[in-house]
Amino acid sequence: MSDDHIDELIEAVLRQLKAEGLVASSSNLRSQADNSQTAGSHTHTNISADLVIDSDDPTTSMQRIIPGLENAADQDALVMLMETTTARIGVGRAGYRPKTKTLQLFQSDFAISQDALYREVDPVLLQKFDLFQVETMITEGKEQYLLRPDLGRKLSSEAMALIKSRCVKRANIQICVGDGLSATAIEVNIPKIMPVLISGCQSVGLSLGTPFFIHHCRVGVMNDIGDILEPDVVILLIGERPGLGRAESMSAYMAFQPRSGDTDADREVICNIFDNGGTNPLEAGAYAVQLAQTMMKNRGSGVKMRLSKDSER
Ligand code: B12
Repeated sequence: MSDDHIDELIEAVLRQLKAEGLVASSSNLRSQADNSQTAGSHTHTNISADLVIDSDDPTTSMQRIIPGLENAADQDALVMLMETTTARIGVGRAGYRPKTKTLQLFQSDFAISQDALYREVDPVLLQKFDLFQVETMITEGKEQYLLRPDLGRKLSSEAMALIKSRCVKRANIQICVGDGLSATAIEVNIPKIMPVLISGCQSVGLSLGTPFFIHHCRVGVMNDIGDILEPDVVILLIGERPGLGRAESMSAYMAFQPRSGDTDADREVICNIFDNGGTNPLEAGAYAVQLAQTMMKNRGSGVKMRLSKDSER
């Protein structure tokens, strides 16, 4: 159907609605918007000369805590509860259905998650932390990355050669950064966690390998890194699968002397690393150094470390 045809249909429906008094005229809508008590920006979309659709941006922090529930027993308490969680509580409903605002917020948050997944990590950040980039066996972009996790767990042959030529071997700690499922998570957390990890390792006398960035990265790639560089511990900082509207969560997956064939049972994860509500990246960095020391002491990670009698965790 052509755009002109769609516009004609919209005009016809609007004429009918107006004739039946079901839509306010544009001037009424404008004054409603101007008088609105709610915070947040207003979007005015001109569909036709005399109709304005006015809708608040549902993603602002103020909009998120406006209850959709009418007649709550304690409205103030409900607002406070909504402030404490990203869970969609107090949203109310329209008959059996979600309210328009709930649906709009859902769609906007979904877009935030998709952006985090499909965007690339800012190269300026990689430069800032001296992270050279290598590729996994993904050659056809994000779609292939999503469909073929197995290829994201293997380094390309060029990557292996580059890592061999540029990195220090057999360090105590090898830090790697991978985009994983959220570029946002890497951009937000790397500037905070990297300095803590580096200074933390130095302060307890652990030697550091040459850090690098793995594009289209999955957790299992740690095995290839272990095979090539043979460090005691690999720390892989990787973007987690984004939640709805929550894209900044990063994990530190760690393993003692990872090798081909190792599984998640041989690994540890410090998850949900982000400010304001998650594991604070500064604390996560300090904890990762401590965990690396425990792994080295027990000469194992994951289930092996837990089974070890000396385990301090
Ligand atoms: C997706 C997911 C899974 C999927 C992984 C499948 C896949 N191919 O993606 C499934 C459903 C299999 C799974 C299983 C488990 N998971 Co899980 N999982 C997640 C989730 C939602 C996202 C992980 C992610 O984004 N990874 C990053 C991407 C890029 O990695 P990937 O290479 O694509 O996928 C690997 C990792 O996801 C890894 N993985 C997933 N879960 C876990 C848990 C542990 C302990 C380890 C070492 C690795 C690991 O397995 C994948 C294959 O290697 C997180 C939530 C979060 N906030 O991180 C929980 C999370 C990581 N999982 C968790 C747990 C506890 C488990 C289980 C132990 C649950 C159980 N009791 O069986 C199992 C064991 C995992 C294993 N592989 O052996 C916890 C870890 C808590 C902790 N700090 O120890 C988390 C944080 C959820 C939570 N809040 O409780 N998980």
